[in-house]
Amino acid sequence: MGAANVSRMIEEAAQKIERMEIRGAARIAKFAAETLKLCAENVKSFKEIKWAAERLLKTRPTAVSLYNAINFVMRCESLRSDESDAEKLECVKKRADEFIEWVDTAQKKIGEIGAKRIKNNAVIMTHCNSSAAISIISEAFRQGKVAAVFATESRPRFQGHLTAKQLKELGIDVTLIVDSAVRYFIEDVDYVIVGADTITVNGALINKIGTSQIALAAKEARVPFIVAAETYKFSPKTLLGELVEIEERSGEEVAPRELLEMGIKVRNPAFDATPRDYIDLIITEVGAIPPEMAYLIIRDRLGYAELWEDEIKLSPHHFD
Ligand code: RI2
Repeated sequence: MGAANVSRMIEEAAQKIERMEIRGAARIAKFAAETLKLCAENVKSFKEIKWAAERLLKTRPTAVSLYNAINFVMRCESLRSDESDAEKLECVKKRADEFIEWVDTAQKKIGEIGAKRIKNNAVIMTHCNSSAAISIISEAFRQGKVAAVFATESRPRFQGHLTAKQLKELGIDVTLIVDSAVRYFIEDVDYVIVGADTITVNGALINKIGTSQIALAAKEARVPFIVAAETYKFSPKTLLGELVEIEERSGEEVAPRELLEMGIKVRNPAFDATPRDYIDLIITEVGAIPPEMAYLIIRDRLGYAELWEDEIKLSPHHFD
């Protein structure tokens, strides 16, 4: 691949994430690692990988999985600054493979751990389209424990349709509901299981818009609210004091042109924050933990305590 083709490939990859052709916190992270690997296979200078990392980081701001994937893959340079470009590129390829392996194995483990928490004949509600949440539901179903699932449609992008299809294809009894029907059905539900885009150092969950309303309804009805999250969804940036940026998408996603042309304002945040008090359990690949343990996951799994300086060097501010 020539230099022009590499830069076109990176730009196309970035736009796929921006247009949400590639979406879901885990898939975005894996795709970024795959893109950096492909880039490393086709360039001679490490500078070009940095450019690719910068571009990918700018695509979607909320899911920290993207940031963690890029930091994980790019950490080679800061560890050994005396390395040659060829050595660094080799390291990028190796670390990209390691990250991809992390993604692939974590979801299976989350399914195994999470399914143990599900009792027989369970009715589960889920929101949006989370591969980690579906891993738990499908494993619990495989073990004969799932009676039915309510899937919210998840406006404005209707990712709930994907969830409903995926569950139906597995043979699960699935009912699609509008987002505003959550409280109407919550009394019929034994567990809410959702995914995560980011988990902050204080245990709050950032996930698809509407998640926090479901958590409120679940708390009121005393329905356990379970989060499925790989450890790369925990945010080291929040340990450094940063707030999570909530992506706000175009009004065209939610309102017809006629209303927009009348000058009606539209707000379209893609995510919201659920405080830790509403979360019963977070199922990670290293165990089922209370949200209060988020700090330990960041410190022990993401290794940022030891790599503090490298983390700062490789932060998005450095790229800017
Ligand atoms: P997995 C999605 O975001 C949803 O908010 C979902 O809950 C979360 O990512 C996690 O998905 P979007 O990319 O990583 O659809 O569990 O905006 O697949």
